[in-house]
Amino acid sequence: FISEPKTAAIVGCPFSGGQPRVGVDKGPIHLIDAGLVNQLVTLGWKVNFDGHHQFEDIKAEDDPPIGILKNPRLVSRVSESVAKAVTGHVSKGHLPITLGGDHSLAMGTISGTMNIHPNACVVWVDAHADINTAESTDSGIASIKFVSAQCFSQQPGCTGNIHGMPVSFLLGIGSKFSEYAWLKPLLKAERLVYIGLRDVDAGEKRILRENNIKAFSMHEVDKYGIGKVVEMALNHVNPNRDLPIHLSFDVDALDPSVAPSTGTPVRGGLTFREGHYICEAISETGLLVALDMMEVNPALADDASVKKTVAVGCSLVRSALGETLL
Ligand code: 6HN
Ligand code: MN
Ligand code: MN
Ligand code: MN
Repeated sequence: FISEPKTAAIVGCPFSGGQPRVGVDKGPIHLIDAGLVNQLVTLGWKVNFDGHHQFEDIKAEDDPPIGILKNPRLVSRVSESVAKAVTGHVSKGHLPITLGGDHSLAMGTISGTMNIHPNACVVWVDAHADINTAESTDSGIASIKFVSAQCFSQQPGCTGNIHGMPVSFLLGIGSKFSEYAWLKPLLKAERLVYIGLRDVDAGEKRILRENNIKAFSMHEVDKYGIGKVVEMALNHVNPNRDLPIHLSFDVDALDPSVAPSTGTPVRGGLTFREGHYICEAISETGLLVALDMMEVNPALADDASVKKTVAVGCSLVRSALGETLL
């Protein structure tokens, strides 16, 4: 699906409107400053990067919540413009690498991929399922005391932060909002698989069950090992290994000891090698058509932690683009 000479297009997205913590908008700047472009050139890619994606700004006072959704218009318009950029790159046979920024951007990136490859499958690597709806959000808050006994996150239940919701928008489940009319439900539940989950809200667990969505949590990673998990995940979404793959990687899938600088860290995550193995195995399929590297927040934690998180973000991208150990 990628034309020769193989070309990557970096879509740097300094955007934080899908969540409340400042700093995640600086993620792409740090990843680029760490030398990502040259690292990919060294791997044999032609790399297009002509500055970070520019967004229109919508002032907070012009963007009051809609129901529980926070910054709903801003998130919608930014994702829509990212979708256009990604569609443009994919249509030329280039591999878009979207650097977040928060994970609400995946509404844009995955729509952008699926506009060109409607049969693409999505591998979503994350501590979280990011599949809340306006409804599950309410139930999450109503059952906060019940949930908090099992939930490791600082904020049990969904919060209306849209980075916890992009997957439900892509699937077309939950209430519809006219502000998101551009977002067509192109993704089918059977073309989606998760790896790394360990902080899934009660309402999200119900959505995963009701829609028969395949998910490999950290429990399955422990039980089967990462090699088997990736094989089973691909067997589910891509049984004949002939469909394009969109890999959406939230850096918080990694254990906080490996990737500390992120907004919603959850203990018990993927090791450094498990994270890289996923990227290497997907690269080996030759089917990768789009990649997201999300939720690097250089404003969180000390300098050494920031360096470590940015470095691991770059090395995951390199692995997904074909860097091998030998
Ligand atoms: N992420 N489930 C929580 C929520 O607010 O809905 C956390 C979401 C985290 C989102 O890490 O991309
Ligand atoms: Mn996450
Ligand atoms: Mn949670
Ligand atoms: Mn996420």
